[in-house]
Amino acid sequence: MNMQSYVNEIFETVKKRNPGESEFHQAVKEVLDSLVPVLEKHPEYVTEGVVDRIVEPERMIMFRVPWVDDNGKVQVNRGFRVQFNSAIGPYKGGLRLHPSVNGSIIKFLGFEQIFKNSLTGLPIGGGKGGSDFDPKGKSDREVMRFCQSFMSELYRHIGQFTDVPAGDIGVGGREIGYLFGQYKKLKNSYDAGVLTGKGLNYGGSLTRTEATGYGLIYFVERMLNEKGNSIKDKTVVVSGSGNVAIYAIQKAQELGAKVVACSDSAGYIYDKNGIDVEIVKRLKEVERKRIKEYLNYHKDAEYHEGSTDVWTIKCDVALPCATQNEIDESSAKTLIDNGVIAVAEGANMPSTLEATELFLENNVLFGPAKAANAGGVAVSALEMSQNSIRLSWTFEEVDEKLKQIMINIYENASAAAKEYGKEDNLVVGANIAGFKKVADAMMAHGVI
Ligand code: NDP
Ligand code: 2IT
Repeated sequence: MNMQSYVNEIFETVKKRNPGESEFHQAVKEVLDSLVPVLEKHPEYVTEGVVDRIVEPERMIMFRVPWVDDNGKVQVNRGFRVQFNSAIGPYKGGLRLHPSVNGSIIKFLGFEQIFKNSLTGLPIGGGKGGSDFDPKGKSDREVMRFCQSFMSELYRHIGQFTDVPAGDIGVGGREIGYLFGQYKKLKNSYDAGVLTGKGLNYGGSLTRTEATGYGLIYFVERMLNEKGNSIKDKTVVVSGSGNVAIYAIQKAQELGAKVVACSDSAGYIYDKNGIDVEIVKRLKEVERKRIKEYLNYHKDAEYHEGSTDVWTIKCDVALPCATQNEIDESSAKTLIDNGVIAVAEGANMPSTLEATELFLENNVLFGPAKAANAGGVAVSALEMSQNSIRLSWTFEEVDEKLKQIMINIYENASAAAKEYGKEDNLVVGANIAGFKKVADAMMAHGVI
């Protein structure tokens, strides 16, 4: 059987079953194309329909989320949870609160989560959820009432051994607190391991807040080291200014890089003296303000409208840490023309398929999201471990485990790429390494 036509047929079925869901199609296409050489070597995956099964979620839940705003007006949002694959552990993945959230976005994120979680080496399946609720401009009370309503439905579908949500865009410590409070009340049970990203005083893990950003930089450093290079003294551009961006900036600076820019959805700041990350933290984590306000603290920094123009800044290392498809072909071309040597994805699917192809063709070191941003979910799994043993590890212990996990992910993705004749192509390597573990577990479980 020709395996390329076999995966093409599966892709056609995915498109037919999920019409118009372009983000989901994009994520599936990338993985399917990577799997061709694996299927050639392992026809048993074809016989057992592993790929046909892996592209179909085990379960997808969609629900009404009604809540009352501060003016007494009834608001209705739509909630989602996709429980994509539980072959190697309970479904695990974040919750995203953003007006753009729809079935396609939740499915693409849940699908990628299967392979990312597998790459961490920890026993977690793939899931994702969220809502089209927009937290911007909402009061704490409104966010609380929304979270309570959201959990009033979600609670019956999750559990520490079933499905363990966490944060993503628009969901941080505040939201996890409200969600956990409501879960605990409804279940009358203190199941700390049902959510991760919890506060440190009620079962959270040290280093979880920093994990995705720090992990991204550990991955970049390992990728550069392979070529006898390092992030020290490199000029770095980061997009976004949320959880992932902030701790990527902090760790990159700690390792001696010069980070000159970051952004939000409205525009970007350029600070030739290096981004003052404490100001970004204050603006974003405490005051919930726009990145433009950075100029109030650093008069000689520049602000430019238009978030994706951040990629016009000349840099050695580019770290997209905001959202999907934020680097298109034209931005990729600009980065390449400006001499970028490494791109690593802190966000999920920030590069379009065409942009990714351009980076690979031009020998830019490319760390795909499933590998490069897996540090967040890895430390989430370590939070679950600590909840199970009812002990807390120190910051240094968790950070050391995180570092080792990121190095292992690099080694495994790199080895898989080499084994299948695609040396240095970490996109293919991460997809294959992530897939094989899940596929073998699915084989062991029978057709289910
Ligand atoms: P946050 O909500 O903390 O921050 C998101 C940042 O991205 C903000 O600066 C936001 O700007 C910007 N952004 C969001 N949506 C858009 C958009 N449509 N266009 C332009 N900019 C946008 O989220 P995180 O930092 O947690 O998440 C960032 C990315 O990292 C996401 O892709 C997420 O899936 C991924 N990720 C997160 C992990 C985690 O542990 N949190 C783990 C692994 C990946 P604004 O404030 O203006 O909206
Ligand atoms: O995309 C991701 O990996 C996350 N948002 C983190 C998921 C988690 O369960 O910690």
